[in-house]
Amino acid sequence: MARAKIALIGAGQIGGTLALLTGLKELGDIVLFDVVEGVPQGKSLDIAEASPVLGFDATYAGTNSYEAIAGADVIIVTAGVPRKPGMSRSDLLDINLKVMQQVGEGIKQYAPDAFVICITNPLDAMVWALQKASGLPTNKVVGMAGVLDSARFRYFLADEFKVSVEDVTAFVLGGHGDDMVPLVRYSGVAGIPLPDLVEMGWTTQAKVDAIVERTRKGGGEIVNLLKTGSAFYAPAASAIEMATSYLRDKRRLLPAAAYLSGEYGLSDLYLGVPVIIGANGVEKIVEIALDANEQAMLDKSVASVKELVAECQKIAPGLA
Ligand code: A3D
Repeated sequence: MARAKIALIGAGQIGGTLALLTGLKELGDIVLFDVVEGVPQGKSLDIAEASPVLGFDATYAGTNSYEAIAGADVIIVTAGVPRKPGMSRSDLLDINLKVMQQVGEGIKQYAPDAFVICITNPLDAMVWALQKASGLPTNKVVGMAGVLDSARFRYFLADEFKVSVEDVTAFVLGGHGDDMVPLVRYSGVAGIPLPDLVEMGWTTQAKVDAIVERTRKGGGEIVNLLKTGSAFYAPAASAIEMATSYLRDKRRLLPAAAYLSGEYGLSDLYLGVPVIIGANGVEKIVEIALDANEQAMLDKSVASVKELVAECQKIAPGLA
């Protein structure tokens, strides 16, 4: 059976890590695209040369031409710029919106049957713009943020409880930003919810609150440490988990930015919600019950996502 074809649009920090992980996990053959000449070609060759040592088979092609993504099964988009010091959120949106329009056109022309995972920030607005620009069905275009946000939450919890990260589950809802909604009631260790763990005396409410706050600001914590860019290992690993669920029809239930048409009382909006990802892309959006406090936090997060989408509609009215 032919190998799957994975196209990575953007060959920066996340794109390069995705290229390595895709090979290591033998998900398929890789096309690495970037507008900068030489970078996708150089990173592709470097990783291909590592494959005999690491022991995996995959072909790598670095390119500056959209033609090379033709027939891709999965496309992961990291093209654009990360936020730099002094850059406002709206400067970032302006630049990356134009990038999403170009990328969307390329996908529409050469790979309309692909499953597309967007990582470019501001995530919930960029995945919305990418779906509009590509014209792909909404179940085939998703945003990666929730897997990363919940991975951070899980890591911090595992560290607090001194248990394996494998035994910690955690859920995060809403937009990707400081007002995301880590769901304490739906998170825990080996099936024991966090509120019960507090009652059992394993931790305190204050510690759980601090972990929630650290999760919300997880992206900023890495930016402050790196100073020259944002997180890339964990974001890449998270997108690979989503791509694997699609390619292997695993039907993982993962938090992802998905297109809502009525779910959670919202429509024509991408928002982080629990979804099942299988061979047909987003196969189901799971609507979980929220208490009043969780709903209020979600409403706040929705308001910021709506503001960003409205800004996109103002700049590019053709997309709406
Ligand atoms: P970086 O290393 O700068 O890579 C971006 C790449 O995009 C560069 O190689 C650019 O040359 C390339 N590029 C720019 N314009 C275009 C274009 N028009 N077409 C194709 N390629 C282009 O950034 P990165 O890899 O660290 O981050 C990529 C994006 O992911 C940024 O927008 C980040 O803010 C975002 N990000 C999102 C998360 C989420 O959880 C959602 C986490 C971390 C980073």
